[in-house]
Amino acid sequence: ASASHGAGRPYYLTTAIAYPNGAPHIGHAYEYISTDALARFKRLDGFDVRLLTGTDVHGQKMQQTAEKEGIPTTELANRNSDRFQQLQDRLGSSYHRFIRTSDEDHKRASAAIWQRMVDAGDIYLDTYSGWYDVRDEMFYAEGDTEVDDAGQRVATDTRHVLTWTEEQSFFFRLSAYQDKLLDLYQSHPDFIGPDVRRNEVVSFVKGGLTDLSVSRTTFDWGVPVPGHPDHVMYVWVDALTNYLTGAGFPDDEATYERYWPADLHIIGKDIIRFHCVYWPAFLMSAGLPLPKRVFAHGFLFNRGEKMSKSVGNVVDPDNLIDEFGLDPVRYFFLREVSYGQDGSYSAEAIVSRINADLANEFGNLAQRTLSMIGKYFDGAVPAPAEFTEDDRRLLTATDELLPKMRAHFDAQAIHLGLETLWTTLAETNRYISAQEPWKLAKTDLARTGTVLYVCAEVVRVVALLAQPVMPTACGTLLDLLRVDDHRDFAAVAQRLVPGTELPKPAPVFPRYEA
Ligand code: ME8
Repeated sequence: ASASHGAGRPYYLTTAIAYPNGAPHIGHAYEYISTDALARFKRLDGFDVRLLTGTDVHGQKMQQTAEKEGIPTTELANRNSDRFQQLQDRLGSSYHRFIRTSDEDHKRASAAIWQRMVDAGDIYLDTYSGWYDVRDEMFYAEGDTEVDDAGQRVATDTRHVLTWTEEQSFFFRLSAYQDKLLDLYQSHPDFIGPDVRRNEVVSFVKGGLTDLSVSRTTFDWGVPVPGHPDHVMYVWVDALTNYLTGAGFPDDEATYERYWPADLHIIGKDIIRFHCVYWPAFLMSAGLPLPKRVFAHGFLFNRGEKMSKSVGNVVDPDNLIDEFGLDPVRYFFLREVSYGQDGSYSAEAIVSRINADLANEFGNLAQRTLSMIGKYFDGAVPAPAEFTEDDRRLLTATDELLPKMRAHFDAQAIHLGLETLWTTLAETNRYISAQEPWKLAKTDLARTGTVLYVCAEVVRVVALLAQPVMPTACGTLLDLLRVDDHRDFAAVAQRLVPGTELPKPAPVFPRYEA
């Protein structure tokens, strides 16, 4: 095998950790599928990948939901965390750890970062009074709120009803980090992606930062503040720290040295401020290295409408997989939605991608190629004769796929990576229609073999490179091509060996019939 690109270097990426106050929905599934595809890409490209995911069990909302359901908060957290973990497993996620912020090592990590912020002189005791959004676990300045028609105080941006909160609280000196954060965004333009999010963050921070209330005393569901057991940490302090816990902080030095700082935090666009303002400020205060990049994906909408329990359009990811199959669902979301932008889904759109992209463009090409190899060459990879210019153009385009995919995936442009593959598949379908190997077979078997060899090469390379998105289907295609030993991206540079006996082909991407 040729040398691998990553050469075993570490690559640590994370998803957001969800609040387990209800069942997971498509938005969560989307985040897991996309992050897993990024992780698999890096792994196949030779990196030593760690993918962390899990649940964010603390906070006032969790305690309130449990009270409403009349069950202990731990029970709610455990029951729903299990559902999130089961979803990850069903999606085929290649996570190395499913963290729950109730884990003991996480409590130690949270206490350790807190103590470092205390030692830096950034934590002080005061009284908090102001508006709190329990649903988003977020404080609001008076100016960002208004009174709605029903006379309730709501957040101007989200319209969530706010609660007046007045209690003794520890504060984090966020105001001291304004310049340091602006320097960070300037000196590390890749710290936040996509660019539109970066601009939002920069203008938010330029608008001035106030100190942040980072502990609560009116409820006790959280990580206790070291030395002040009457305070629990503000849920976002402990939640963000999960990324450090997953890298062995503070006990496992070898792991920490190897994997921290994280290469990539994948999150949704609603929690950018926490990840791009608070999190780097906490880390700067604690004297710890900052993650290299935070990338925010967009929101998914059902037929363009916000998913909500009251509208009744919340789709259970399990049902989608039951209906369409895992790989097609993974492909659909990653191809249909421009990563970083909002997207919409519907059954019709999924069916159309399955039939047009998977069954026609990819499946037919593979099936035609393999069955003609069966029919005209007894199922053995034909030896190509001399390549024509058309053959060479296609083979060259195929050779260029890996570097192009790398560039797209490194920019988290997953949809563009897939588009690149499908452009080559479309070209190959035009090529096979123009070459007509089924007619050539009657007059020129050598030329038939060359054409089929070129097509099989395209199928092989696309199957290798689409593995991060459709691991199972691509694995089956690679079985059919007898790519047995090395299936990582180093294998792209190898060619099919003429004479290799191929198994009897079976369609890998069936059409969807309702
Ligand atoms: O925010 N489409 O948890 P969460 C796409 N616990 N993504 C969506 C979405 C949608 N419709 N709805 C939610 C939290 N998400 C915190 C995170 S991280 C240290 C703590 C995404 O359960 C959302 O943007 O509300 C977030 O990235 C993830 O799902 C979990 O959301």
